[in-house]
Formats: sequence, C-alpha cells, structure tokens
Amino acid sequence: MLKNNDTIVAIATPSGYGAIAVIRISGKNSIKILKKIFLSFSVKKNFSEKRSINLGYIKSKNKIIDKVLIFIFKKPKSYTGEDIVEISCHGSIYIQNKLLSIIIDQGARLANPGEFTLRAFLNGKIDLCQAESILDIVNSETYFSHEFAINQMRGNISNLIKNLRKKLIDFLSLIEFELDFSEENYNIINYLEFKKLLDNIIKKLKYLIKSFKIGNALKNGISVSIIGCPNVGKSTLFNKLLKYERSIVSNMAGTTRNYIEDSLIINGIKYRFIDTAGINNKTKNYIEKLGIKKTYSNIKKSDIILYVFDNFNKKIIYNKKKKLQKEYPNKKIFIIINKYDLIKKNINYKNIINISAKYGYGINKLLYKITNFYKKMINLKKNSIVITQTRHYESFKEAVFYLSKVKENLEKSIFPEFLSIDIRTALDYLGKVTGEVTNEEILSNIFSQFCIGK
Ligand SMILES: Nc1nc2c(ncn2[C@@H]2O[C@H](COP(=O)(O)OP(=O)(O)O)[C@@H](O)[C@H]2O)c(=O)[nH]1
Ligand SMILES: [Mg+2]
Repeated sequence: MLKNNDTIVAIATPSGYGAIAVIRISGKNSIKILKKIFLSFSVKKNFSEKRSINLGYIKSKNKIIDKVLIFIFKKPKSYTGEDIVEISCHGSIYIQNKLLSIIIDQGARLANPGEFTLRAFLNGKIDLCQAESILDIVNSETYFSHEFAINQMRGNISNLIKNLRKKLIDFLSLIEFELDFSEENYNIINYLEFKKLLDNIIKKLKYLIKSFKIGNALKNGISVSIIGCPNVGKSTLFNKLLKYERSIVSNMAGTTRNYIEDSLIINGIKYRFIDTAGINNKTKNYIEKLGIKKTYSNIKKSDIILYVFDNFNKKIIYNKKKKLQKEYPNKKIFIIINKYDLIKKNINYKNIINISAKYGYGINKLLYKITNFYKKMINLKKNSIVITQTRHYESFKEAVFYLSKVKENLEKSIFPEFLSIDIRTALDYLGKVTGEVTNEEILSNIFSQFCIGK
C-alpha cells in the first residue's frame, strides 16, 4: 500500500522568496520528465552518468522559464534509492510554482509530507530510527537537539538495537531447536549464559529509558516554572531572564492571573520559562483561584522550579521548600531570594541564590546554576546514547517488561515454550524502533509529521 512506484515532486525549500529554491523529483520517470523540460547548455546531453550537475534552461512550450542547475542521482545511489533530479532554480515564487506545475503536467505527482524519506526507508536506505532523526535534524534549534539527532542519524541507536536483537535471536533459535527436539533430550542452551545476556540487555535498555527524560527535555526545551507568593517579583525575574518586558510587573498582588510562557536558548539548551500566578491560599477571587490551579498544573509539567521568596526567614523558606519537594519529589527546585537590594546586611544561606530581579543582580549566577545542572547530566553520559522519541521510550519499556518476565520464568524453570513467546514479543518491540518490525499505522504516523519535500 505504502510502496508507490510513481514519480513524485515537491519544493524542498521553505515557501516564499529566496536566492534559490530547490525542487526535487524522485521516481522512475524523473529523468524522462527532465529531458522534456530541460535544455542543457552542454550539447548532446543524455544524462547517462550515475551522478551529474548540469546547467541549462527550463522551458515550457518553448518559453524559457528560468536558468537552473540540475543535480542528477541515479538509483540506487540516491537519498530515496530511486532516480532523483534536483532543480536549483531562482527563488521566485512564480518560478517555483511554474516549475512544479510543468513537472506535474509531465506526469509527476505532488509528494505527500515525508514521502521522500518514506521511500528511503522502504527502499532500505535508512531504518525507521534514522528516518525519525531526519525530522529531528530539520527541526533542531539548539546545539544539543542537533547533537542527539545527528548521532541518531549516524545509527548509534539502530546499531545498538540491531546488536541486542541479534544476540537474543541467537538464543531464541537455540531454545526453539531444543523445543523441536524435546524428545531427544538435547541440552544445548547455556542457561547461565542466557541469564547473563538478559541482565545485560535489560541494563542497557533501562539506561536508554532513563536517558529519555533528559533527551526529551533537551529536544523540546526544558520547562522552568517561576513560582512563589504574590508580589515576590516572579514577573520581574521572568522579564529579566527573557531580556524584555514580556509580563506585567506591578506592586498589586494578583497581577499575573494566567501563566505566560516564552523561550530562550542559553549555551545550546532551550528553556521554556513560565511566569505563574502567585500562590495565595487565602484569596477569594474566582479568577485568581483558577490561575493558582494552573500554577500547580505547571509545576507538575515542569522540569525545573524556581521558587521565589522576598523574605529572609530561613526557617519559613526551608520549610516551604521541603513541603513542595515532598509533593513533587522528582522536580529540581532552586530557591531564590529576590529583592536582595532591599536588605542592608550580607546573608548567605546554603543552596539559596540571592538575586535582585529589578536591578539584575545574581541573574547570571542563577542562569549558570540552571545550565550547569543540565550540563552535568549530559557530561555524565558523554559519548553515550540518548533517546528523544516517545515511541522508542515506550517500546523499550515494553521490551524490558517482557525480558524481565523471561528472566523470572527462567529462574522458575518454566517450560521453554513460554520463554519463547515472551522473547518473541520483546524482539518485536525492539524491532519496532528500527522498523524491522512495523505496520502501516506506525509509518503514516511518523511520516505525516514531516514537511512536504523531505
Ligand atoms: N526592590 C526591589 N523590588 C522588586 C524586585 N523585583 C520585583 N520588585 C518589585 O516587586 C513588585 C512585584 O513585582 P512582580 O514582578 O509583579 O511580582 P510577582 O507578583 O511575583 O510577579 C513590583 O513593584 C516590582 O517592581 C527587586 O529585585 N527589588
Ligand atoms: Mg506576576
């Protein structure tokens, strides 16, 4: 169903004006179509080379449309594994649309989103995991989201999974061989060895599952909620961090009723700062109450909390932090004392950052502490694999579940039949990541997220 052998075309560059634009054609008629619309500057051009670059005119009904550069990649050595023609034309919107319609008139079809990459996958040029990384590369905004996507494209996850699958399959074949010849009482499996392998695979998968939290946060941006009582200076801090007046600041409590979100890239990491409504348990105002409810749901969604105070009562501050940490045990909470400019004495409490949001004091130190927190997590795992896709995360969790079951049953000396079923299920979940096991629903779900032309 998904495998089409017609010829597709799309504008691969962003819509609008530009110095140049690229139009991509892929499929068995790419070169045939090109021959009908292209007037090469080199005489007797028959496009027989495997790869070539050609200068010439694109014509329509004997009218010259543009002077273009044509790149030809013959199958199978092309992105899609099919014959590909790429036309670099001038970036006029008129020219781009005209070329597209001329090519469609010659029998090509407008490509669906992600169809070039889908064809690359279906033709075995890349696996599913690498296809997803291409979407991430296109979308990457920061150093780290780019880094993870490039590593994934280069096959770090794919190779690991293929390797683990192979080892499991080897054992599975032995188990199934034993099953087939059970009457003959073969004893070829080294169960101790098998248990060791299971332990090793489960450990690796658990590590990947754990890496998702940081991978996902770094890919989509780390969400940082600024919370605290009304009037402590949350909105002032929010504006200072973003370096512009995004949120309204006033000395009236309850000014920020609804939360406001904006993002910023610092040292290769994207942060999504959220200014929240001040927590005031005594309020009777209906709208303020709704705002506070949203503050709590933001805390739940955030990776980091900046808990802002404007008093210096150590006991109150530590107690409040303790209470919040108990409610949200997995959140990283930074305690901040704001309005430091108002106190005359020097105070320095452990694990508390003093700032003056209004005058910009301590802001850099705060940013350093936040970025360092993440940098440390990344450095710990240098050169190791980080996963960023929810799909992989879920598959690995399922695989761990079934492999743990196999391990348990192995210890209980359960019949090999049962081991075999669970091993197969785990293999399926691992295979789904790389696309060795797949179905149409998964594929359309992945490729529909791409833009047209990719
Ligand atoms: N002196 C001083 N005043 C501040 C500081 N930060 C905020 N304020 C003032 O505190 C009041 C409340 O600030 P705002 O940011 O709206 O607080 P929010 O309710 O927590 O969002 C405003 O009058 C701010 O000008 C600071 O660092 N020093
Ligand atoms: Mg506010």
